[in-house]
Amino acid sequence: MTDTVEASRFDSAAADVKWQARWETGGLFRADSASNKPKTMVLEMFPYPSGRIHMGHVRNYTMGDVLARARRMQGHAVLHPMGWDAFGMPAENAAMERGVHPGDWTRANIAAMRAQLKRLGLAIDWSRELATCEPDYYGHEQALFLDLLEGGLVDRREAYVNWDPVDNTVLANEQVIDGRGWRSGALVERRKLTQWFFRITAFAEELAADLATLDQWPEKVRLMQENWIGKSKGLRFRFDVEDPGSAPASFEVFTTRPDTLYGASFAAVSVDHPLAQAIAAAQPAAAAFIDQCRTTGTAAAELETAEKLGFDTGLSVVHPLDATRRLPVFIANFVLMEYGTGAIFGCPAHDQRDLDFARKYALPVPRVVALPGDESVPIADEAYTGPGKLINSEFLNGMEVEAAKAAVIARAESGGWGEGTTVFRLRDWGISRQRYWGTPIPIIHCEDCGTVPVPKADLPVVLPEDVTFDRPGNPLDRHPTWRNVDCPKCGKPARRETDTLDTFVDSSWYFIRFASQPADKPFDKAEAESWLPVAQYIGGIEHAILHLLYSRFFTRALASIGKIDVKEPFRGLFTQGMVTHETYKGSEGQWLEPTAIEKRGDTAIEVATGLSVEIGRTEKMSKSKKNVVDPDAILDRYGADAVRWFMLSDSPPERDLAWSLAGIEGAHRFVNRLWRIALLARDSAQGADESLTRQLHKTIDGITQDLDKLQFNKAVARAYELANAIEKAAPSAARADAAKTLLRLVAPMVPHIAEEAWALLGETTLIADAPWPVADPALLVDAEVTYAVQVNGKLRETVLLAKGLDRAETETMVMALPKIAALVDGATPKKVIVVPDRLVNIVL
Ligand code: ANZ
Ligand code: ZN
Repeated sequence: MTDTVEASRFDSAAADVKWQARWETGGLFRADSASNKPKTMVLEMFPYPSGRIHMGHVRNYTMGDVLARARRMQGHAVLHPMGWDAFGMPAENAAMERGVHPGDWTRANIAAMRAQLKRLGLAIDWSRELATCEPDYYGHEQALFLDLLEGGLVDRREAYVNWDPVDNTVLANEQVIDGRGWRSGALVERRKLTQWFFRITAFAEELAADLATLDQWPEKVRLMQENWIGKSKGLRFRFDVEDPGSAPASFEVFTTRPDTLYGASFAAVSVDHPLAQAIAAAQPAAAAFIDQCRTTGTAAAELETAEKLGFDTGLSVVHPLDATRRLPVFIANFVLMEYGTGAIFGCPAHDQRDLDFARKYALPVPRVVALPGDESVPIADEAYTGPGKLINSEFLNGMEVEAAKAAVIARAESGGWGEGTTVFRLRDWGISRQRYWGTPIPIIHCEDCGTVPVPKADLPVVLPEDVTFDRPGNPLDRHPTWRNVDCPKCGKPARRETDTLDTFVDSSWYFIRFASQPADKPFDKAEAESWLPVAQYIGGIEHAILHLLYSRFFTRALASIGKIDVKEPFRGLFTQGMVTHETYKGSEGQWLEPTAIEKRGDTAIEVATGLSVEIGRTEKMSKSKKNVVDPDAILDRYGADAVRWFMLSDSPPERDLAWSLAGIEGAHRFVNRLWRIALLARDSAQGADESLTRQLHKTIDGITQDLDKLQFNKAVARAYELANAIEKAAPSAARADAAKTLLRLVAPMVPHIAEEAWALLGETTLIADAPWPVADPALLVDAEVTYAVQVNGKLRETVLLAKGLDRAETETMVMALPKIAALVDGATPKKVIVVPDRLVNIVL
């Protein structure tokens, strides 16, 4: 027996190719929409076709794959698809830099990355593969745009936008990070443009409230979304302007702190506010101030930290609670036109921005909220935003903050100068992009008819292929013919919309198209509903706000117009950690690739020069730091199973995983060890091994639960333990069974070796089709339990006894214990209390 075992080795290169072909020809992973098994859709965020697969992808797709394969074995019909988020700027940049057409660049990248992914042996239904840059995808997106337009969920209006001067396009608020474009990193400017919008704000309330139903989402993602939507309650009220002249006679402000109204020391409006415009028309200094503000960043986050600047308009407003008081009116750079009413009252004592502003312009800082004892403590550099009682506030004095808020709102409502309201931070989603490589917005502009939807029969509106990238700007604008089209309504010459859709629209419904992809419409309602919501969605935390919020909105918007009966698209969400690697610096401070160095214990040298290398921090793999490990090279060397196993084994999946040579080699060794263990299943020895059988069933139970919770590293640890036990056990039928069952348990994680060994053991069907092992509950409970033995209520001894003994047996065993026998000393106990499986108390 042993000679065969030692002689055969697992050849991963051959096995990977062989089994991948077998799964494909068998159509194993085709998702059957007609199946009446329970349906499970497992989805990983689809990749952008940048050119190469990186280790982050490998980790992400391996996790989803394990779940998809396990669910299949557990008797589910599984949909595990793959596609390409294929529109976007990098393709246009490649076109500008290298003269290659965005379509050619993208499709070549897709081909390369598909081949790389296939090497991992993923259980994917490739028949449903889609790329968002193809008309058979984006044409359906255009149809959905028209549906939403008809449903009143699309608007076209002039708006201030975030303009990225490098990418030459508009960005949504979500795409501006610390005042810079999320992709280009350029400082964003403000511009006023006519734009298309999705009315995401119509769902603000629901999108916030239903976060509570997403109990299989990470808490932190729900919190990020909640903050982004930013629901706040407050008071909207009117300020009357004294002697307004040509300026408006009144304006409204919004506050979340109506309680602090007696602490107001100024009012301020946004540079875009009508009052600011009126003042600017009369005062050149105001106009100059406004221009100056426009050239600095616009993003809220930036204004938060930027210096607070104001222009004193010379006007004043009447205090609504005290007609004898006046407040000066400023135009201020930190007041946003898009939030609330675009105007505020400033209460420097209790708001940091207002305090910074007040110090700069020497305005009073009256305190109106204090904790006991602090009433006369002046405000220094820090505004007080905590709880307390109202002071210096007339009828509010002595009230707590919340009570005072309610009292001011009531006073405003009864006086007719204001009312309590709710506002959201969330803005409508601007979806127009002045770019070529995106979904054309299916609209025609006619001089007579205005904006006319392209008739559905004329979809898709296909991007022209012959475009030039020699100049900045949108190539669709300068295309000689594409724009020219007859108006579908009146037949007169008209022009196509040349803006394309934000690529985040493409990723807002791809999961629906995966679930159902008829040729003649975006999806079939019943079929899509049979797979959705996605049971488990897996991807990076960087999409916590943008993509996930847009997808939630889009699904809900479709639901609201009766297209689909699903509101929340992702039932389970998992955000995986990054793959990291040590960084290396050569003698001249240049970054070195891992393959360029050789480690010697804790130090390292550069192979080419022999010079010593500085080992730097372990960081996310990135091209700029050269700490990247190429999946192809690793696959060549170790095979798919070793890579998959390593990706799952070293860290909890939500944490970062540090790539190391030792790690991948350890995984490789385990794969080979598994091969030898699997061969033990051919052992013909008879007999039982109760302890091994018990461990096997505990492992089945444990791994089943670990996979349910995506705790892959725990599943791996259990597999190791069982492998150890099998190797230690003597030959028996139980050992053979444990070895063979272990194969099924690890098959989702290391599918190639599992198939190879399964076949070698004489199985004629695929292990991928084998049923998932089921633990025998009787074998999960421990056979023995620990009893506490008391004499007169005092703990004297503990003892391990068989579970489920009857009272008499238990009593006999306990009385026979030497320590207890000595204490009882031949006396007849008054009473013996037995609590089965737990305790015996002997009363003397
Ligand atoms: C007076 C006040 C006193 C305020 C105080 C705060 C503290 P959140 O909670 O984020 O919704 N605000 C209102 N509209 C604004 C705008 N367009 N641009 C900039 N700031 C604006 O913030 C609401 C608070 O932000 C409002 O409450 C207002 O300042 C300011 F002790 O009003 B508060
Ligand atoms: Zn017309």
